[in-house]
Amino acid sequence: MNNIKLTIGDITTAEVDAIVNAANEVMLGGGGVDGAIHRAAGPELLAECRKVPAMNGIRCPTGQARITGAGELPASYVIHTVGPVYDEAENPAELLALAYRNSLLLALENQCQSIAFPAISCGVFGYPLDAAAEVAFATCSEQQFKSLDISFYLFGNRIFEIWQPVFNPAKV
Ligand code: AR6
Repeated sequence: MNNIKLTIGDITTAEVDAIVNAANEVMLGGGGVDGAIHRAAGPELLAECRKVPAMNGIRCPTGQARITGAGELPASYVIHTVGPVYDEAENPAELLALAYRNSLLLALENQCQSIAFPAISCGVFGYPLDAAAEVAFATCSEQQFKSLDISFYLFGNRIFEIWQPVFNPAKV
């Protein structure tokens, strides 16, 4: 799939129209990639997140996505999505696919041509790395997203080695 690329690196450096944040439902920052994105973007990102309407403190239910500006990041937008907590969700694959699909749809609605993802749910939320790669690849490969330039910023060699054969089976 030549519109989908895997890179090892820090997503906060991505020069794309939108970067995706693996957030939580409250959407006011956290650890992992969420913390890195907020630190790199500066306080403007948190101020934008606060403006997103909340219901009972929840700004983004699991599987959904929300868009904000990107503060000091090179990207124009941050798309915040929430993946499933692997051990708690009844249908983790469905929820993970929704998190990817809703992020990609929001990118299209906002005229983005390029989008960068981290490996959603693959840190604190405990999704098995090989199973997560299958869901990420299948969802990003849908016909409706062919016009988008999609990159994954994977944090470290280990996850890259697990994801690479799923995304580029011909190169194995
Ligand atoms: N660039 C790219 N990937 C990164 C970076 C980075 N700078 N930093 C970490 N990763 P996680 P989750 C990788 O835990 O599992 C937060 O507290 C990391 O190695 O960030 O969806 C939120 O607020 C892993 O492969 O996200 C939520 O509460 C991947 O990003 C919760 O964690 C995702 O790991 C979300 O958990």
